[in-house]
Formats: sequence, structure tokens, C-alpha cells
Amino acid sequence: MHDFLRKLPKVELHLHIEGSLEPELMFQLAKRNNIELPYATISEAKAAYQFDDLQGFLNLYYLGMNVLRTEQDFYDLAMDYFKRARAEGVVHIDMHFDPQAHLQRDVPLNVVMAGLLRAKQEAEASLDLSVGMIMAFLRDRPADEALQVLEQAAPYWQYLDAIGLDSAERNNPPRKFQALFARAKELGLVRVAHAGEEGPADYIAEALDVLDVQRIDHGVRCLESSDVVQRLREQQVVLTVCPLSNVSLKVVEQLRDHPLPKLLAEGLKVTISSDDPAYFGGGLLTNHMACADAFGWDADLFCTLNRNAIEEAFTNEKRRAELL
Ligand code: ES4
Ligand code: ZN
Repeated sequence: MHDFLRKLPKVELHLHIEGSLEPELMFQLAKRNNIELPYATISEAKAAYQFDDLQGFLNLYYLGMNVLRTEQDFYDLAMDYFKRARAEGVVHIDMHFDPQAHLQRDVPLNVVMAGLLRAKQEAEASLDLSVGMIMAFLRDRPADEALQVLEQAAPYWQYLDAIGLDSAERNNPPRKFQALFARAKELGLVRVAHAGEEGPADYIAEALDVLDVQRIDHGVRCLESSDVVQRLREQQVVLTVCPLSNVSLKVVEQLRDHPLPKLLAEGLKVTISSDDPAYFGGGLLTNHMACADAFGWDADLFCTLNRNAIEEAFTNEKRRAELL
């Protein structure tokens, strides 16, 4: 099965590009930019990646990305991941990125966008890897800041496929961002949101009702509400489930306890993603292999999950036909 999974052309709908920053590149960029890291060595960084919850991870995630300063840094970050993913058989990635996390550090939006867009163009031209762009907003920051950033991004709206909502979920309900998502809809942008990762099932319903999202990132806690499950099933809303992320952040204790089989049994449109591969123990292939080992899934099931992702991927119909 591992060999089949390696060769399967895989599509990933939920990936934070800043979460693909491997310690090796982090150290290189720290040196290049004269930045001091809180870790003495690469292995010390890796050893620190033990989390109690989402906030524990986010603290190190925002710390790690401090090495990203120049356009070249963002290009290197994305290209490094694209090459690794392609070598694992990934053919399409919908990539979240967090402009506010960089603006806060006085890294301008044009630096972030120029680097990421150059990597995307190069991947599409020379790696046979297509890339969707999801500008994500930090739900633990003020809603009016998010709106300002979306307006500031006007020169880049044409390059965006969607906006997303990420960072600390608890006590930051979807309704806080009603105006942001309404504006994105007005601009013709698709909307997606993290919901039901650490937050309650209610947040999933609220993301659908108030933010009019097309996808739910994570969504695993939908199982706490039969009403929410029914809605997700009826509308066949895609869930971008990240198994190793959920284990790392203790959403579940171990992969064998993960609700993935239950989500499938409920008839939900499930997909598998890696979320933050540098922090959670591996990329899309590793997530697939771990599921094969934990759940004994067959090739047909993996093909179904991957087809779900292809149907939903932010790409044109020509590329979708190639992927199917
Ligand atoms: C994230 Cl796993 C996860 N959850 C919420 N926000 C995030 N940003 C990066 N990774
Ligand atoms: Zn995520």
C-alpha cells in the first residue's frame, strides 16, 4: 500500500506554507538574515516540536517564520516545499499563507506576494505542480485589521483563489469575521475557514451560515452535532482533514482514535491534508501512509479521497481533467 500511495498523484487542499518551513531552511535563512533563533541546533528545534494544543504550536509557528524577511526567502520557502511535495507524488496544492503574521513584523505584503507568486509560477511551469492561493486571516487578531489587509491586497486579488480563516479558534467565532467574508464574496473570492478543530461543532454551522464558506478546514468536531453532520452530508461540503496535525495538537490522542472512519461512515466528503508538515511529522505522503497503517484502508478508498480533493481543488477545468 505504501508503494501505491507514493505513486498516486495526490492533491492537497490544506497546507500552510509557513508551516512547511523545515528547521534546515530556518537555520539557513536565520544565517542569511542575521537573525538569532531560540534553538542552538536543528535537532534542538525538532525536539521542541512537542505540543500540548493548538496554541502551543502556534507560538512556535509564529516564532519560526520570523526568519522570513525578503522576497527570496518566501520564494525559497515555497519552492523548497513544492520540490519536496512533488517528489512525494503531490500534483496540486492549495496553499494558505498568513499576511498579517508578516505585516506585524514589518514585512510588506508585496514582499510576501512576490516571493510566493514567483514560486507558484515556476512550479506550474517546470514541476508539473499546480498551486492555489488562499490568503488566510488570523482569527485571534482584530476583524478590522483583517478587512484593512484585504483592501490593501487589491493589486493581488486577481491572483487569489480564496480567503481563509486560521489561528486560535477558541473564543474567536466565525461571526467575528462576517464583514470580511462578505467583502471577499463581493470581490468574487471563494471562502474557506478552519472550524471544528479545537472549536465546537457550532462554529462549523456558523462558518457555513454567516461566512458562506465552500470548505471547512478540519471540521472533525462536527461529530458532536448530528445536525451539523447532516448539513455537511446533504451539501457535500468538503472537509480538509489533517490526521497527523490532529495527533500532534492532541485533538485526538492517537491516530487509531481519529474520527476519520466515522466521518466516512457518515457519508461526508473527506479529504486528507498535511496542514503544517514541518511541525507535525511529515507531508501528504506520510499522512496517507499513517492512515493506511492505522485504518487498513484499501487503494479504492484512497482514490475516492483523492478524487474528492481533485473535484474541489482551486484550478481550471483543463488541469482538473488532467488530474482526474
Ligand atoms: C494552523 Cl493546525 C492550524 N490551525 C489553525 N491555524 C493554523 N495556522 C497554521 N496552522
Ligand atoms: Zn490549518
